[in-house]
Amino acid sequence: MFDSLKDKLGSFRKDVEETTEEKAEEAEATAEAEAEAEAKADAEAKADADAATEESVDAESDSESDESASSGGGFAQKAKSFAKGEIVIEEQDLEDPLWELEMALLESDVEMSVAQEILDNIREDLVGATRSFNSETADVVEQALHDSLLKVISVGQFDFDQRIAEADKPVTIIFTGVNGVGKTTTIAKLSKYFEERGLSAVLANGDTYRAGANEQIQEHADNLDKKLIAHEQGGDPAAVIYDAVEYADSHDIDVVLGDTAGRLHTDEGLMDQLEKIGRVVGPDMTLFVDEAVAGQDAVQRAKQFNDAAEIDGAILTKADADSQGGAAISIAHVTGKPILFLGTGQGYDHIEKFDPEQLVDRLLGDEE
Ligand SMILES: Nc1nc2c(ncn2[C@@H]2O[C@H](COP(=O)(O)OP(=O)(O)O)[C@@H](O)[C@H]2O)c(=O)[nH]1
Ligand SMILES: [Mg+2]
Repeated sequence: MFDSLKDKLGSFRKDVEETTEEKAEEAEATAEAEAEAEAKADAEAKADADAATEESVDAESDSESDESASSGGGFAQKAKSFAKGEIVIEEQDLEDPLWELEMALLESDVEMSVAQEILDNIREDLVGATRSFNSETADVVEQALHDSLLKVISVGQFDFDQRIAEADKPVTIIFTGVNGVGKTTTIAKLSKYFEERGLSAVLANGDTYRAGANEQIQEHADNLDKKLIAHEQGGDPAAVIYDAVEYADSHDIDVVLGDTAGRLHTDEGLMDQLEKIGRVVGPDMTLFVDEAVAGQDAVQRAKQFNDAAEIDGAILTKADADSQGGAAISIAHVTGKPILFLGTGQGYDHIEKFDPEQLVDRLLGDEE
């Protein structure tokens, strides 16, 4: 998952490390050269003084003055301050590595404004940061990268489990998104997720548009031993979900998972449908589903869906097949709504609660 992005972030750290390493070496060389020059100056001054005071100088006093110069205070003093010394990371040190990082983020399908924000955060953290000669630059850079990624990724995060636990039952969740991204599969996975947390769920097939939709979701319901509420193809999705809420009410079911047809966000009919579901059912949550592999497209769709019918959060499927990670990094910052789950495969257990800290650790290689 996100392997290519992970590699690229690794190169950035190496770039900055190398740049500051070079700078440290230069500073070291300068310090040494200065110390030497000073020692030499001391020696010469001493030799001059010796020569001045002892007019009748012999070979012995010459060698004496050499000795006193090499062990002299000037050099020792410099060496000491150098050992305690620090170098400061300046904006120009970061210019090349940051440019490379920007390219890497854009190549990984991170949205432009999000990439900018990440760079700004890193610049703010690193410019002026001091690094002692002896410490690892890697720690400073890693921290800056960690913090800047976490900041954009964790926008809007809330505790999903807690919100569901505290909500009046039944809780109704509607899933939106374009066709084929994994809405129906995600609903099936979540019904199992809830069961494992002691919550019962009923499925509602609001996708009355697509032929075969009922059969597909019925198969999941059968596999997972869940009740499905469905109407005939062409029926009113709001009516299906309404029936499911009624069913949940009378059967003491905790969660209603409402599927919808995956038509385009630009489709007025779809937006009318969502608006009607909102009016008739008043869902507790609307979750936008898209596939991580769609990258920037997923980010743009999330934004457009959210603008058209406000979402509470997003679910990114097919993260198992995504090496770029751009959508995972960008969606929350662009929409202001958090990613709540990652789909990580076709099996019912292939769903992970989205954890920004864990994603950052993953990207920075602290975890596989
Ligand atoms: N690899 C992978 N495939 C997934 C994931 N989620 C869904 N799929 C597959 O994506 C395809 C479309 O899923 P479906 O739920 O029918 O999408 P929908 O049209 O949005 O309802 C199916 O073949 C799913 O098995 C996932 O997290 N990883
Ligand atoms: Mg579907």
